Amino acid sequence: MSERKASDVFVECLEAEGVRYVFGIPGEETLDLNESLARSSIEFVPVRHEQGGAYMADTYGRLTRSAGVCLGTLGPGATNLMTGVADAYLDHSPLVALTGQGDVERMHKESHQYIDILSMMKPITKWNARLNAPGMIPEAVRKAFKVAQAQKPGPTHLELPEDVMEAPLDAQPLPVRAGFRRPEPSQTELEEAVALIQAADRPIVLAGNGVARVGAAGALREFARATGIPVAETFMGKGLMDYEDELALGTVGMQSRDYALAGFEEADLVITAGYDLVEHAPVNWNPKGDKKIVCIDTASVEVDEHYMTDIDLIGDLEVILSRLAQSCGVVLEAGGSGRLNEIIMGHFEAHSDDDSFPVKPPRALWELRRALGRDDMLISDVGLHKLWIARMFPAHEPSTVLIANGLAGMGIALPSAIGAKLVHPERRVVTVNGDGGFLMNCQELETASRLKTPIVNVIWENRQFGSIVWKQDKKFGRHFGVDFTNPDFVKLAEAFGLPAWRCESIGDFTEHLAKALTLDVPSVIVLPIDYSLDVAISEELGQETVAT
Ligand SMILES: Cc1ncc(C[n+]2csc(CCOP(=O)(O)OP(=O)(O)O)c2C)c(N)n1
Repeated sequence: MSERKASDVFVECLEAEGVRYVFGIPGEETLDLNESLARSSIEFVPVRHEQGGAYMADTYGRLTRSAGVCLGTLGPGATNLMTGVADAYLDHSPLVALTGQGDVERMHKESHQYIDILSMMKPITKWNARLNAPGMIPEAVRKAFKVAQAQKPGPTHLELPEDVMEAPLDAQPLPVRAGFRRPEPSQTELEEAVALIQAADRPIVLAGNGVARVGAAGALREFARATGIPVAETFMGKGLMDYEDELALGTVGMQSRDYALAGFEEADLVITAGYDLVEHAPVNWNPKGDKKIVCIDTASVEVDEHYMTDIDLIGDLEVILSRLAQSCGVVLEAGGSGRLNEIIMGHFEAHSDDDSFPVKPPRALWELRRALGRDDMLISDVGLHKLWIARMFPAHEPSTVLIANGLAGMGIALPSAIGAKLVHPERRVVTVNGDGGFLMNCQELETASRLKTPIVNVIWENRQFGSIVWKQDKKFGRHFGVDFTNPDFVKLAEAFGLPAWRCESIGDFTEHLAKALTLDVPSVIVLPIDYSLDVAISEELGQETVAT
């Protein structure tokens, strides 16, 4: 029998964890690992920048709830991975990052491409370690996946020295126990929460990404229906309630008037479900710190003077929401206001026949909503377009509108869409990008083309960093350092061998979008956009007080 080496065992451990893809770029220090991967059931997906690989793994993990895996070599490969790893950290996606490293015996001195990646990854991971000896591989891999996938999920990192990975090793993967514990709060805690909810005058729910993360939207809807308490969603919670549900208050998280118009001002009790503070600080919806708060989450550690919870129900969200639905019964005085929805949906519909060109964001979103089915996916990049999508694009189902709202890094949409399409090949996937962000990771068009992931990439072109223009104009009455020129995006896409169109009217957009959605190759649509309509829609929403 031929001798097995550490990298073989390492890859067997990945297989035992159910890994299907490793996204990344190999290096001279990952030779053995890549050779072992080549002989395994795992598909190594070469990407064109490690950041793209990390974002693919990030979204793959977010949607499958099993850690996505990305790989970079030592030094520059590892530093390139970091933005995507940091995104998984703040957005709570399970991810395992692998980086190569030189031999253990050269790490104490100045040596080629060696930097202390272990220290650099530490603050953006839940746990990380160097494989100092081959024998620790089964434990280290099991731990990396277990920690990444535990609530709240996030990234872990393993550093793989070259000499360790090529050493002989005869070991087996540790068993991966199927099924998760479903911890519940105590009966007393549940009863206290029920009493608080029943005693409230105007209770309201704020639901966040945590509910989507564990697939508990059904239980949230059941809770809302059973109690009659309406639900507002964060950006990352979009679609937890079907926007057509009468108990859906809309998406909040852009400015404090959002919350006021959804009924938070009058609410005496806020039930937070899977709410991550990273999305929008509690000061926006609890400025006086006087609301009672019932926190329903999988873990609760954060302290904020505007988020002093009265009771924490920690455990399995589905179980907790179902128990509360059964125990609370219909609440006599539910809070919430439909005003936010009325204003936002009013604008959305009012622009449905706005043929002006360049196109206004509501009309562009109208056409996208019409073209996409309930379960198709819209993936936003980061910029002013994200704020429009978050606030106005109507979602039917959770995880159908993906928004990065923790780290919020430009350039996430295209690689993220590749990850999403690998998880949901049957769904149509569209990205919306600013012309700033699209160029940050456009090299992944080649990856998408090679993988045959037919993503439709819409670029809202205005030749400016739109959201910074908006903020500068508001603060200084002028903008600066935000204008640029663009390449011809159609020719750029064509250079990748992909179809692309520039729209000269809204009719063009409708036509090209419909066509692009039928193709089996990725495509690009350039849509000149007119951002003169203020995303804050200030007149109706009242004077903007906080805009982050
Ligand atoms: C990687 C990264 N760099 C900078 C920022 C800060 N930032 C947020 S939005 C934005 C402008 C986005 O411009 P564009 O992609 O053209 O989209 P638009 O706002 O015009 O829709 C910038 C610079 C960021 N979020 N991420």
